[in-house]
Amino acid sequence: MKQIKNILPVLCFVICVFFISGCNAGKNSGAKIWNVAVIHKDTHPETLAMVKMGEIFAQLTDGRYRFEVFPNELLGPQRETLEQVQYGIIEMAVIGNPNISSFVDGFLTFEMPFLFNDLEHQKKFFETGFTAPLFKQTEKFNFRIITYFTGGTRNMYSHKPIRGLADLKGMKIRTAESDTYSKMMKALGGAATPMSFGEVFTAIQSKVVDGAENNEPSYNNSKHYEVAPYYSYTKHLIVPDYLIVNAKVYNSLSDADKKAFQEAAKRAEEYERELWTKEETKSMEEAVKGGAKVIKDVDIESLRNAVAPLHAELCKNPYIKKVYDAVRETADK
Ligand code: GTR
Repeated sequence: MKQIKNILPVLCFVICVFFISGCNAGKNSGAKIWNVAVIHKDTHPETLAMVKMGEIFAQLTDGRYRFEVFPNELLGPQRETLEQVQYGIIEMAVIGNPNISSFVDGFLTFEMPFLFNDLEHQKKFFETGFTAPLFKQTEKFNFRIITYFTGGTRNMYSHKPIRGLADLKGMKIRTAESDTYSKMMKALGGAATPMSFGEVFTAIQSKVVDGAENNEPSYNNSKHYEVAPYYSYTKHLIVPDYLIVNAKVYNSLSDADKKAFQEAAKRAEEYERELWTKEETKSMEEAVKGGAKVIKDVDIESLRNAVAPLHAELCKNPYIKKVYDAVRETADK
């Protein structure tokens, strides 16, 4: 059994390499191909932004580079694609904050519930450039963060409405794999069941969990409304995703190509944000057609008060506190 466990990662690696080279076969017109993993479907703003970035980067480098974007968890869950980037099996991936915060503490700040007031606040904060030295800290782990993508506002969903703290009592809610989320769910009177995104539908269906929490596009695209029809606007988390690239691959670019790459990333970031709001609305309309019921009268204050001690606890770490203060300074008073 132990032996099988040991060869599994190697097997996954070999399958990935065959899969990627198979997909790229015959398409190479002399351009260097950079493979990009995105867990979302092909019409999701993050996937579209990466396709767009590929086009811009190709244009700016006279076609010397081409992106091959793999959506739908085709290359595996985020944690695995992050490892693939670290080992240089693929060049890039879009990765959620919880997978990054396990490397660098400062990122834990972004997992605090009710940290950002809204998406505008999130944008304003990232525009300050405060995160540049924070992003730099991942390079020693062989990957570089190029930019952030908004991951929208996350809300809870279940087989019953969640209108306030009392409704969460004893509920098992799937979260992404993060210690902070486990503490958050505990403070809210429930319990977090961490697992990867692709496992959520079956976990709700088989009643391993009572529900989950995510933004509207993820709720709709994964058809979670079929098994958890009450989508309650708890607005508890606004957490970024990041575009990461293998550090060696990035450093191998000439200065001019690095500039082109950064320019393409900047435009992709803006494009993703531009698509986001429309996608939120469209996703909820589709989910409602599929049977979702939207709950808007949520006592958000009861949730905010319950998790307040978590801010204080995390801020005992001076670096987290520094990031926290910088975020709060950019909030509209
Ligand atoms: C998505 C987000 C991912 C990941 C996922 C999840 O909305 O874009 O980065 O966090 O949710 O819940 O696992």
